[in-house]
Amino acid sequence: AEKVQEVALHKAAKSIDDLTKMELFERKTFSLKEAILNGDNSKIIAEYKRQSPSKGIINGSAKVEEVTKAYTENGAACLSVLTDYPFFGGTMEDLGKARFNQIPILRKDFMVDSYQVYEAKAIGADVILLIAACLTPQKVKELTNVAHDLGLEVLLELYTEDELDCYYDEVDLVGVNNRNLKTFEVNIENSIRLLNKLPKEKPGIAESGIDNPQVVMELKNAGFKGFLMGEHFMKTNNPGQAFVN
Ligand code: IGP
Repeated sequence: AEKVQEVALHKAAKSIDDLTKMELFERKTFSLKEAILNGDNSKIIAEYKRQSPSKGIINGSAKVEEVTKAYTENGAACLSVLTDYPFFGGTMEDLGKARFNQIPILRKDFMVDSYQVYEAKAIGADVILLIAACLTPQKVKELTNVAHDLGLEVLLELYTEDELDCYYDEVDLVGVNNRNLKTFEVNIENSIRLLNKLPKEKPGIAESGIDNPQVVMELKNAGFKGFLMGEHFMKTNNPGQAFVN
């Protein structure tokens, strides 16, 4: 049995070379930056998320194909699909199942190694998320450069002022998380303050805890160009429909 398991593991773990031979690897990617700056869309990055550490199960039944199709038809600028399993119950298959949509897809995961960037390309993503809280400035540069070599864009997520040393001018967009990852509290003022410390030209995305048009307006007036929303849609029976409401 041990031997069988060893073989199975070996089969699952592809080499970077194997990833580059996968069907989706050679493909023209969609640009999130373009969709946010010039696209005729809602400027909302709509997320497919089954569960989260702060809320537990959010939606245990909505299918990724149906939800992402409806998000797209209803004017999402981009799709965000969780591929982290331990905390969010997401899988790489989920992202693959969303790929038929002809808009950018963000791979939502904890990226720490360039292997995962190749993997993102191979499973159908257009954009990767780099979370400053998980990375050194050197890693941010390294992973951004790999992403760009592969034609992927980078959304760098910041939460605190300390993390500004992870800012790298080559990233395509900056996300500011409204949610404190330790206390799970949502604070819009914190996000606005941080956005003001970043270069004005860099498109800013407000992330998390957005649940009404008033908050979107407030963030937009403060200079945010895009809005990443998940739970507000996913907690309903029909997330794709919730998107238009
Ligand atoms: C979406 P919300 O509150 O609308 O579901 O938030 C998104 O911002 C959130 O899922 C998120 C996230 C992350 C998840 C932001 N940064 C990093 C995992 C990892």
